[in-house]
Amino acid sequence: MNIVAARVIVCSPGRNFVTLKIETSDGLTGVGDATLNGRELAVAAYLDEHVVPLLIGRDPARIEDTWQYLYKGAYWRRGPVTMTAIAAVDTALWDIKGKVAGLPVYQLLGGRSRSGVSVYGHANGATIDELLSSVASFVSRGYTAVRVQAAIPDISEIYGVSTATVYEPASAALPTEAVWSTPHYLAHLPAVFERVRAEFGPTLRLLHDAHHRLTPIEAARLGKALEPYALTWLEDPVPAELQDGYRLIRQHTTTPLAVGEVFNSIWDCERLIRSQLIDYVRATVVHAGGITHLRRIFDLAALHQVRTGSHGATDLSPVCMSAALHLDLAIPNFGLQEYMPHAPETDEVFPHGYRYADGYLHPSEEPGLGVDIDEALAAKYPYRPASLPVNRLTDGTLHDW
Ligand code: GCO
Ligand code: MG
Repeated sequence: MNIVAARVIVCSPGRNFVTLKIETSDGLTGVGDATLNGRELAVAAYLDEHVVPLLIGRDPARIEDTWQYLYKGAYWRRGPVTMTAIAAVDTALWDIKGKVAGLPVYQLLGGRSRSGVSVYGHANGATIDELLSSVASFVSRGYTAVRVQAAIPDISEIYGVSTATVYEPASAALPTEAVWSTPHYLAHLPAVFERVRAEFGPTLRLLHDAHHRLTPIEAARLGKALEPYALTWLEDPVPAELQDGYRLIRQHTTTPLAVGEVFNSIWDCERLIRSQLIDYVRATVVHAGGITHLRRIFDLAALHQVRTGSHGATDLSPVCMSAALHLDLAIPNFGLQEYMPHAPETDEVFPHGYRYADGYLHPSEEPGLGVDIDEALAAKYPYRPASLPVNRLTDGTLHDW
């Protein structure tokens, strides 16, 4: 069996997605997500120009060899564009291997380690009362873990707080600009968690995403201030490339730390994991080199008592979510999976078999990943330029978003 075709499909059913579909001489197909939010066309061009020609004629069964060929063969290593492109190929090949075997991919990864994949939802609110009712609505739908993002007085727009039914920060063609103030944020957030904890009791798992905006000492102060509210994790407290920052934060607080949504290889987190500077690694299939490479990261993490908490925002397509769920089900050190439901038009373009029930996602039992792309429908949603926003401090200095 050979690969006879590979198509890169760019579409925008509610938001932009890039998808790779590989076809074999036996008439099987496999899909891989290649979406890199705000930089979609760079990955599409990388695949079209540099990867697809290498795939034609290859044996789709050779997943590891293809991964090594694309990684080592490029000479230039790592980087989000390259690793997202490799991830798309890798994911599509696992999908095909599952279809050949007649098994869901999690069976090829060693089988079930748990009965379902525990997920967290995103609660937010313009006021604390709105936030409390948002948390309550997740609890009423069976969620046992909720990420809490609060509006901050005197900051007009803030990451993670929105009234839209489907959260989408990359909405304008060119980046919008928001204003950020760390002092206002640090002064307000502990009181928010005090209210949430008091209202929902000690066992609801609470999380918070600082979205790379703090310095290590600011993050240490926040972690300490939040200790009474026993967070499951504080996410991305400092910019992800600043690894020594985690050591400093760790010296000051027992609030667990999670990082990794912008990581694209094991080399981004090898030190963080080996030194046990983090508690959860949040890399995911699409941005970290596919199932093959992410499994390697998660196995390293397992050796060091670091659990997983894969990124699962709406800019990762249902193809990535399907792949993530198969891996989540199989690995020994699974922690939590982020879950934000997609827009209805996204779900229609990507028919999938995973389902949510009582706080858990369950992957499809179909052979392969159990997800596809409806290409005719996708063609009705052409690409629209969309960028993520930027942040400036109150004096105009550019800051992490
Ligand atoms: C999260 C993330 C996202 C990112 C988005 C960028 O924890 O879900 O921080 O909301 O901002 O995926 O494309
Ligand atoms: Mg995040």
